[in-house]
Amino acid sequence: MKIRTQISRPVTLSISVLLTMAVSETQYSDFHLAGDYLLGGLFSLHTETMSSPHLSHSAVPTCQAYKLKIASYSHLRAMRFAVEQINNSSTLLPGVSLGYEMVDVCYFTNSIHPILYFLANEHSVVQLQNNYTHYQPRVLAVIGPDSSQAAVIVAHVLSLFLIPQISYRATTNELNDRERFPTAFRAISSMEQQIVAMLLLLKEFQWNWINILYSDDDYGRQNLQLLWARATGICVAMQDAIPVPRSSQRLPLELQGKIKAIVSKVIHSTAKVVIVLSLDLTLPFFFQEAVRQNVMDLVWIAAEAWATEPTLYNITDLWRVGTILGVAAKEFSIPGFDDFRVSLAKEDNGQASDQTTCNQACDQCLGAARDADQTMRAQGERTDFSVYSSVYIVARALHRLLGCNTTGCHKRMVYPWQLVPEVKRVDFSLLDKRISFRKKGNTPNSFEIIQWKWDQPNNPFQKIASYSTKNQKLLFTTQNISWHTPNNTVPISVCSQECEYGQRRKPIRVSSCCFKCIDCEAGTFLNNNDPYNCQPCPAHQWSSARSQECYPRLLKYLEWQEGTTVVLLLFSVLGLIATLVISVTFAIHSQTPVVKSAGGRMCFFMLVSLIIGFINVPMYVGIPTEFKCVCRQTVFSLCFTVCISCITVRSFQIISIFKMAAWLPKAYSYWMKYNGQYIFITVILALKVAIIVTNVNINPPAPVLVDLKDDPSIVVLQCNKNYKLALLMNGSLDTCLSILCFYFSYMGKELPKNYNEAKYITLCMTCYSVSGIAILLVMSVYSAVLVTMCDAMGVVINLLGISMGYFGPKCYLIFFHPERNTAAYFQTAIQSYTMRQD
Ligand SMILES: *[C@@H]1O[C@H](CO)[C@@H](O)[C@H](O)[C@H]1NC(C)=O
Ligand SMILES: *[C@@H]1O[C@H](CO)[C@@H](O)[C@H](O)[C@H]1NC(C)=O
Ligand SMILES: *[C@@H]1O[C@H](CO)[C@@H](O)[C@H](O)[C@H]1NC(C)=O
Ligand SMILES: *[C@@H]1O[C@H](CO)[C@@H](O)[C@H](O)[C@H]1NC(C)=O
Ligand SMILES: *[C@@H]1O[C@H](CO)[C@@H](O)[C@H](O)[C@H]1NC(C)=O
Ligand SMILES: *[C@@H]1O[C@H](CO)[C@@H](O)[C@H](O)[C@H]1NC(C)=O
Ligand SMILES: CC(=O)N[C@H]1CO[C@H](CO)[C@@H](O)[C@@H]1O
Repeated sequence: MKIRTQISRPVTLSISVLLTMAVSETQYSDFHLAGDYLLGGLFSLHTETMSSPHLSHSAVPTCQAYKLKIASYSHLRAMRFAVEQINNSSTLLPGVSLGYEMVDVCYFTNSIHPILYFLANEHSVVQLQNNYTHYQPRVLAVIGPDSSQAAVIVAHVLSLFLIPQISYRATTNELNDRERFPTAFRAISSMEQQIVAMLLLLKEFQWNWINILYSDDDYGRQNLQLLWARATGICVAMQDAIPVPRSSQRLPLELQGKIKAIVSKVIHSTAKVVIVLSLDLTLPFFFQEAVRQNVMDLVWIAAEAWATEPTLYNITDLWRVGTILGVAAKEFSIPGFDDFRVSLAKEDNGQASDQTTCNQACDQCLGAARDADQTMRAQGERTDFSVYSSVYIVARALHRLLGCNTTGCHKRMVYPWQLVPEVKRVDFSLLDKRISFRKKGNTPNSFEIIQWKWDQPNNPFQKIASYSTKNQKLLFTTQNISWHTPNNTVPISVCSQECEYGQRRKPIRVSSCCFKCIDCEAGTFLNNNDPYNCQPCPAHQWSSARSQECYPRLLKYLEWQEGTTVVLLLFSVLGLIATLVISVTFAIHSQTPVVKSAGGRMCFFMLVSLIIGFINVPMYVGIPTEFKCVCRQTVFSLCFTVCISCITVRSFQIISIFKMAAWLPKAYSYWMKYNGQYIFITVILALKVAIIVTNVNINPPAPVLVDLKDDPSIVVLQCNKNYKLALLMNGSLDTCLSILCFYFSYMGKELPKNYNEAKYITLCMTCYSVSGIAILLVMSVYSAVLVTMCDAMGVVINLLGISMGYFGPKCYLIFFHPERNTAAYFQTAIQSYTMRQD
């Protein structure tokens, strides 16, 4: 048998929560106002970091013993002002009166009891039910509390009862969690926006090397995480937690030591900017210690939680710590509120409620507020506006829920959960400020950047920039920021100074902000996209050291208009003309003994190759092409070989006429019979052609760009990289022939004077060897245009040497001593020679 337990009716157990306190009747009704609909307000009129529970009895903390917080009294007054204004208004909720219950939560030491008070009905009873759909708590909505930590605690409870909660100062992102806190709203932008504003501030002044201090509690740790998640391009020099003391009055010895250590770390840090993510109550000890240890000339960036805290501003000599900037709630001016804040409350329907409750008392509040009136007026309304707008948000929601028109509303019983969708939907304008929760991020109050001013105690927190949550930008409203630095220059806080032009960064530590600057080497440049590496220049471009760009190299070759070229060409033209004249002369006098002794028909071989050689000289000038290169490497070499082989053969022949004919008559007749000289020349030429062809195949003559070692801005256009080798190969045969030629001419040095050519051939050979050695020397030292020039010069000198040295004297004889150009003269010379021999 099954037993079914069915709960058909709500379990109407009830417990009564007695929240009694021995509180004297409040003099003013700052805490209570009767009305058709009540709003709960949570403020921190008194502050203490932690409450000390009694172990013997449980009681609500007595907040009055704690330190007074004037700013929160101002917030409370703002709520009262808003409610009264709405009541006075005939349009928003006509015929409906709003009331309030406000409780001092004393920071977050007293968050639970006020909630129970709000949840209880008018008999101070919180009913235990399993369905709260028709449950009517004391308040319709709750405004506050101020700190993030308390707001989250309160949100946990209120969300269960679906009571709308509108926080005016809690910036924590936790409240954004719609699943956990479906009824939590916020009249101030989230911490994330605050962090973005801070980072924009850092970016604006190019501070990327910072210290972070955070309070050692949920607030500090959560916001530290947010900062880390967002911080790009920022490096942290030092990060430390400021301990949260148990009491705001006394600091235990061990915490004193910790705070001292943190302050000294800040002093010794190389970063000049300190971000302080902390609630205000944690900081007085810290800043007192900072002043005591003479911390100077830093930039402090305050989180909203302490950015406009007068208690901190009041710390003696705090101005010495440097410049304090802060992210604060945007300032609005609420007309009439300044007077209202310190005005004596009107006696309201029998003063306080009949319930004596927790912490609804503040004897000194009004007096203290009047003392600080001047400062509070100067500060303008920041968080006050958030409170003020929070009340209006609820009123607007109620306006819609009650279906109000200009004359009246459908006044009826309203449950808190009915208000939630209307709160979500609000969209109205208050003091020219659009207020709506619809668009994420477009929350009612945004931030601005303020600066603490020490020279104007009446206006201590001056706005320097406004922050737009919509496009996440800082808009500076003044360039008139007063820095602590001499000459009022913007303080610098970077790990490493920016590198100079053409220097790359070499990271020193893991962080991207610390680096050494190293010059880019020649031939490399610094690309803007990559500050860490120097890129090599593209081919045929160059750069000097420390450059950010490459330049095209200057192309060098032997140019037409250069002086040396002109001289060179002049000489080759003259040489050419001379050679032509010689050719003509020789042709005319071809039958004379001088021409015959010079080699006869062989002379024309030589002259033709000399002419070709001279014509080839311009090939060395101008931009080298493949054709020019081939010509340079082959033509002269071939011409020279022709000439030198002819001269060698001719020397040989003369010797053989005089000597071989006598000693080896048979060999001589063979030589004569088979035209030995032509065979010899042909063989030599064939050999030479073979060498040249091999050479061209091994070292293909093609224009190449050769870098200059000592001047990277120039690139030389040359024919052959391996020119030296080519030259040596080409010259080998010529060198052998020259030596042979020398030998023959010296063998014949005692021959008749008109056959003795030793000195002319010596001249030619000297030209040849000197120019060859000079070229090789120049090439081993330089590799510039000089090599081409030397090469061309060598060619011209060699051609001229043969042309003038060999043929010149013969022409001289032909023209000026025709008497020696006769067969008879030669005959006598030979005769006298043979006589001497005998
Ligand atoms: C509301 O009206 C009363 C009397 O009409 C006035 O004394 C009070 O200052 C008004 N309150 C606000 C906030 O305007
Ligand atoms: C709670 O009560 C409401 C109204 O009486 C009803 O609509 C809802 O279903 C109930 N919820 C539960 C879980 O019983
Ligand atoms: C600031 O300090 C002065 C003197 O030390 C004191 O009289 C005043 O009440 C302080 N103000 C605040 C807001 O703490
Ligand atoms: C305003 O509402 C009341 C009742 O709620 C109604 O009698 C009146 O006609 C409405 N006025 C207008 C202008 O709609
Ligand atoms: C700049 O600051 C100086 C001194 O604080 C003040 O006299 C001057 O009026 C300011 N100028 C502007 C444009 O705010
Ligand atoms: C401040 O400015 C003056 C004049 O422009 C200059 O001579 C002096 O060196 C500056 N001082 C510093 C610390 O920059
Ligand atoms: C304190 C206050 O101004 N209360 C007013 C609220 O609105 C109702 C009706 O509009 C008035 O009767 C109250 O005096």
